[in-house]
Amino acid sequence: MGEDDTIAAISTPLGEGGIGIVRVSGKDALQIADKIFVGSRKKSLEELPSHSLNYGRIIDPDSGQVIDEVLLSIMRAPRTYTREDIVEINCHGGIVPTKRVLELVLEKGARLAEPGEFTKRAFLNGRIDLSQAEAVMDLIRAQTDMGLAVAVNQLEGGLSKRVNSIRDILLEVLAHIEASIDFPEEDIEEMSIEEIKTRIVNAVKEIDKLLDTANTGKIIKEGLKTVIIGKPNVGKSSLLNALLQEKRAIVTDIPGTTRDIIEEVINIKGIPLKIVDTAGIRETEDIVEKIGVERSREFFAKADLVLLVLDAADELTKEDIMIMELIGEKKAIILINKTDLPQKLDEERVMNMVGDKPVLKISVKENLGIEDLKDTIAQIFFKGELKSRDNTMITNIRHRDALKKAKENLVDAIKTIDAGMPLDCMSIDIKEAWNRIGEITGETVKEDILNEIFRRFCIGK
Ligand SMILES: Nc1nc2c(ncn2[C@@H]2O[C@H](COP(=O)(O)OP(=O)(O)OP(=O)(O)O)[C@@H](O)[C@H]2O)c(=O)[nH]1
Ligand SMILES: [Mg+2]
Repeated sequence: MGEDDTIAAISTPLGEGGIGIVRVSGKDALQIADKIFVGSRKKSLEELPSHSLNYGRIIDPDSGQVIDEVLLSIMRAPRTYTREDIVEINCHGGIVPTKRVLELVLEKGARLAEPGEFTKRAFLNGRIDLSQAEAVMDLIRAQTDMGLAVAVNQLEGGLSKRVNSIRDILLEVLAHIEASIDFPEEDIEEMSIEEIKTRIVNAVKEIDKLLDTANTGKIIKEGLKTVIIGKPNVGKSSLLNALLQEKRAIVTDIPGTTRDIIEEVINIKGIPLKIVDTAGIRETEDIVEKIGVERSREFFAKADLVLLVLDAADELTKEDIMIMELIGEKKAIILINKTDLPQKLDEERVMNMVGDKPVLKISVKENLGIEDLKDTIAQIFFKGELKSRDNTMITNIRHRDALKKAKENLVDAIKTIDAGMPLDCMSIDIKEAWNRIGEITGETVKEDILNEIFRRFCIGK
């Protein structure tokens, strides 16, 4: 895998900032840095202590040109992010100085790191397992405090622990089965078939507990796709602005104001909402508006949650009815807006049409009912489960699929037991489940999957 070479990358975002960091990892890190760093103490880097921060300059040894004034940290293996020698050069933040320093480092023998390669090395060198490595990226991309808490838990091994305990159950069962097959004449402490079954059933229960968190986990990580929909002029854009607390979308009293999709992320009670304001749905001959209406329908189709806005000061129109019928089984909250105005809307009829979906009366103008709306969103999605202090959640489709497949194997094994078949018939299934679960922590994962995972990381991480 070429883990022998020394890699380097700019680890801070490209642009102007207080500092920009060039990170170098590998056995030649210090030697390479030594060629371009001139410290105030006249020592070579090799002589400086580990985990020290050193002031000096980066100088191009060929031209003698001073590139930047820097702080350089030395971290010797194994107590480092990658478990290799690491040098981090803190430059003055800016595109040119950091790039020049990186170029010099590459010139002097390092190779440009691939995305996620530092973290990949941390995994390959055994400092963290694969689920922890994946958590690093989740942590960086967390959109809410809750997303952060779940990622930190996973980084600290919360998920690994649960997964490993399931694997331990299976391993013990396997050991007994194999021993009794290989050495039937020896007196191996018997595990009765009932005992074996109980253990497998327990493993399935543990898997189910984890799988139960997958929906919530996905929302926490990816955000809840929410669409604001309704006929023109009911106050959709006003609602978006109220939730964002800024004048993001144009609001006018002309129906058909919003023509393009406006997408924003808002944090509502810890839930990241990927919220979309759409063009009001109606029959129209205007080409631009027509495209807008088409796009509204597309976003509607993909949404996890629909906020349907009605106008309290208007009679129900055929557009309103058509949109209400569109909702069908989707999760939706019906918002009767403009309740500050005299009511013309037939509320009873709305209630009858939408069945058990929540109906809230709001006035965006008077800022009434917005808090209720937030509470309702939180209730619909989390039904209190987020109040639990256990932050171990399945936020990753790869993990979810591995658990599902493992469960199928175990269910097959239980069937085999129930059918009274010999022990060795089910050891294949149990072994397979054990392997599947091992994919989560990377014990049994294939190299192409590894590459696929780390390819999604940012450069320099
Ligand atoms: N009285 C009153 N007026 C409101 C309220 N909410 C929005 N409006 C007004 O209704 C008009 C339309 O608001 P928008 O937010 O642009 O409506 P929209 O649904 O986005 O309209 P389109 O983009 O055309 O589909 C504006 O004049 C708003 O000021 C409310 O709660 N009460
Ligand atoms: Mg609008």
